[in-house]
Amino acid sequence: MAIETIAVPDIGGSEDVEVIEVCVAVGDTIELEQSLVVLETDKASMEVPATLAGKITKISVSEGDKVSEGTVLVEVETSAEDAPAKAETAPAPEAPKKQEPQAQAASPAKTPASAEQSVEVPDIGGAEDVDVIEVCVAVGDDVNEGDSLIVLETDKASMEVPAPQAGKIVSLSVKEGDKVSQGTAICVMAVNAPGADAVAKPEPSQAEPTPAAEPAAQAPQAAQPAGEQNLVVPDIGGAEGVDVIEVCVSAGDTIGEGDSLIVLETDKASMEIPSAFAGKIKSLSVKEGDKVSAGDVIGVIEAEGAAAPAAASGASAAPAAAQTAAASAPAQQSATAQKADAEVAAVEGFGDSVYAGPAVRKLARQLGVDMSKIKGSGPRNRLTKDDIRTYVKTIINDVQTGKMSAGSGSGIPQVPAVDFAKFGPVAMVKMSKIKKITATNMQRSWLNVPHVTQWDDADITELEDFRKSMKLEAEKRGVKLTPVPFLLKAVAAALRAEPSFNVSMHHDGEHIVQKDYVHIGMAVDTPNGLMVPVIRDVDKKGLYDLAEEATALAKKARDGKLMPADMQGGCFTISSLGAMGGNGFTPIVNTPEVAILGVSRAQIKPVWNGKDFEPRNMLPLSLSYDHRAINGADAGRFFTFLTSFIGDIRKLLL
Ligand code: CAO
Repeated sequence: MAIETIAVPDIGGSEDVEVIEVCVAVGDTIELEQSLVVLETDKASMEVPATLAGKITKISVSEGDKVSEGTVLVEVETSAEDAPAKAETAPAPEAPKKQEPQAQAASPAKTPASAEQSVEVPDIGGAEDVDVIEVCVAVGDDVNEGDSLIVLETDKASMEVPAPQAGKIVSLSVKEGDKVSQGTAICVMAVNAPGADAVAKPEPSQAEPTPAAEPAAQAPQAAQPAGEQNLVVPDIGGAEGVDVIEVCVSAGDTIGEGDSLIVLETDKASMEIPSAFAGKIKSLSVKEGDKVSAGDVIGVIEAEGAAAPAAASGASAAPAAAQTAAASAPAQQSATAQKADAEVAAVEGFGDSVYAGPAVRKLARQLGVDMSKIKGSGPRNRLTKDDIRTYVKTIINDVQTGKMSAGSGSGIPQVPAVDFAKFGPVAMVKMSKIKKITATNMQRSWLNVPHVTQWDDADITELEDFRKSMKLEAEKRGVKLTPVPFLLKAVAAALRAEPSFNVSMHHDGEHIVQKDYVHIGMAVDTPNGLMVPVIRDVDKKGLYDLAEEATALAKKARDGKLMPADMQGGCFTISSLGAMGGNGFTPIVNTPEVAILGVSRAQIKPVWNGKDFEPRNMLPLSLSYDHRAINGADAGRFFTFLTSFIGDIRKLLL
């Protein structure tokens, strides 16, 4: 038994690399090469494997910590058999090594002291008009060799252009948002090193950065003739018999240079193999589940024209990264660096919770997506870019259709699905379109609006006496005089008296829209579901007109003949369940209106008149309102006005 530590191995000189995942816990028994932590630089992610087996007794880092080579990660209690394994195995992760100076710098022999050197965009694999998404330096900055000058981004990848040597930035020729191609001037640097031509372009194989993520695009400059070309597995870091976990193209597909052909996966990482040619896939020689090694033919493409013969060229199986590395020293380190730096469209999979690679993680980060919420559709539930896009599209769609509120309501746990048939006979009844819309609207209102509901009874003794006395006359006019037209009139008067109820919240969150019209919606129960036609200018109409219009609109609603315009523009809604019964309910505000009146069944109640209890016809009312727009005091005033208005037939008739 011994306690040993495992530290961060050589990670190519990278410093302060972020720990994005701790894959083990204290007490875990780990095996050799088991992943301990995942580190992520801005260029790549890497797992740090265990260099010895045993039981974790202490974890010295947490997610978010920054580590460098030598930082102790864990303490492990090893058994006698485990201990010797350490020295022999110690597998180093394929870390994103910083490029060795020799791999990037212009030859020092050619640069005179304090000379000015113009730095241009190097070969970026033929890509034109590539977006500058970041300028990492400013005039006057001292930069070291290899420091990033600018970051370029295509739709496939982003790549940093590093300084070919140390010096001071004298002037900058690009800014964020510019589009650049090979040869575009980036800046002028005053370089310190003795040696070479003052304005010499970096030597392609030495000084040029090897822009990440488009390995195929970094091929030698010799143009490739159009015609049939073999698509070949490039150098994949010496790995042999690597699983093909996804074939991204089919015979007959027309693809662009750099499009992914297949995805390979080892137990540590997966990588996309991009095409070095644009053209039409003639045939494919691999399928999911096959095992491939460098040099294996993936398929044949009818190439469109000149293209960089990197990954896909039979004559040049190694990706440009490897080629560039081969041209520089030390070759092995550079190859590793290129591989990681290039993101080689790497799709590393790690951790149990989220299985996705850097490209997918980057997309998720850009879109602010929490990947743990998505189920991957790739092999072994690997998250793909499409999964991220589908997830985002679904959310946008839900927000746009009102199923989910953009500002609130998201994150509410779903009601779990239940198989009701387990408990007894059931039938599936399709919801009508109106029912579905109502459900969405109700949920939207319920989730968005802080509701307050107040109750009161209006004394309608006189109103009912009057209404009954007018019933015959109304019928002669072909009108049914129910309590609803009286309520419409009373609410219209209350909206005029208390304009704070005749508003809507403006969507900018900064304003309230005050309305100078009084259109009132009336909830109608129809066979298809609840509909709310709107009666316009209620404050300007008489009782008979309102009764007539209410009856006509209710009929139109039940006949399914309402037009969208009939249901728009309401300031307030009345929902009357008086004919059905009940003595109170909490109506849901019909947004963007800010208040709704629920009407329940009137009944004779004993009311104290100061001397005696008197039988009065009392109408239970419930007023719900949006507390963002309406204060309780406003609501109190509105409600008092309304009930006294309803109770005073003279006012109603004026
Ligand atoms: N108390 C006692 N009786 C009432 C009453 C009340 N509050 N309201 C109506 N009545 C009586 C009417 O006077 C009528 O009786 P008479 O024929 O003897 O006069 C009877 O009930 C039937 O009225 P009605 O339903 O034909 O007409 P209405 O004007 O009361 O209502 C309408 C019209 C369209 C509002 C109603 O039919 C309706 O669809 N209500 C449903 C509203 C709804 O579903 N809201 C959703 C609630 S959840 O948010």
